[in-house]
Amino acid sequence: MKTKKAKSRTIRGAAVLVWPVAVFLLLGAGWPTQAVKAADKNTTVVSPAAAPAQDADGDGLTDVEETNIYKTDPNKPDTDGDGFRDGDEIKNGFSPRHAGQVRLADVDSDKDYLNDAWEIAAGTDLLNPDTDGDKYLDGTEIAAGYDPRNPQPVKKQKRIEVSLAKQRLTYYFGDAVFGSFPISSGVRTMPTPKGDFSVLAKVPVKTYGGRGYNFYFPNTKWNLQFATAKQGRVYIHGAYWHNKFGQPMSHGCVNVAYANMEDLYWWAQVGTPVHVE
Ligand SMILES: [Ca+2]
Ligand SMILES: [Ca+2]
Ligand SMILES: [Ca+2]
Ligand SMILES: [Ca+2]
Repeated sequence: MKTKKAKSRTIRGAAVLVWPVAVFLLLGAGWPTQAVKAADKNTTVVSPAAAPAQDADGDGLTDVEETNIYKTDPNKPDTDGDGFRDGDEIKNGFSPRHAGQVRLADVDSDKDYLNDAWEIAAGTDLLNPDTDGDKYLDGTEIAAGYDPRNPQPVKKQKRIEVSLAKQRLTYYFGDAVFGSFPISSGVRTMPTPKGDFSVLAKVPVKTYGGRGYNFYFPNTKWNLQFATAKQGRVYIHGAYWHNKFGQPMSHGCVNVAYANMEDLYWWAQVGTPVHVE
């Protein structure tokens, strides 16, 4: 009697053990199916292949772009409610997530030292300060020249290109354009040197001209020396004394509007290649 009771208890104990295992196995078998279903559902909603240009709210941005890139509401044409459609704000360089005329380049939504305009250009996550999860902030990685989308310490090339014919400067991080704007290079008698150079020095504030020159521009901000020519050191620098960007004006340097030069100055590193043609 005693033995039988003990035996039955053992069997019941086994059954108690077996049931959760069976349930676990049943559920376990169910999980992948559910996961696959969820993934399928997501794919249907966000895949560009499935819905190439679906723009539910008709604001000029596809649902995919709103969800994945701009972090705007795909069902609300004016996410920040400032009277301007999301698509128009993006087209004109304004943030669709901040009411008013707030430039993308002037906001850093996730506080990772990378502005929203550069996040979009670099393909990093606007709302995740560490896109690749390697413990380094997106902005810190780009400042040091590392790929913020690769957790391995892989560098991406920065480069500055100046077109004298177009009177334009464009700068890149890998293939991404981080800025492009009109400049003023040297006039015909004092041309900007052509060729392949690199940033030799970063000088925050500098005076141009003065004694012995017929011009004097003190306290000039944001100067990147990239060459040494007959007439002296040659810089890409801010210029506050004229607004004729797009035509040659300088004594050999590359003049840039203050509004454009500050970002370029802080982004550039000593050694960043400069190509002038
Ligand atoms: Ca839309
Ligand atoms: Ca808006
Ligand atoms: Ca940011
Ligand atoms: Ca990172």
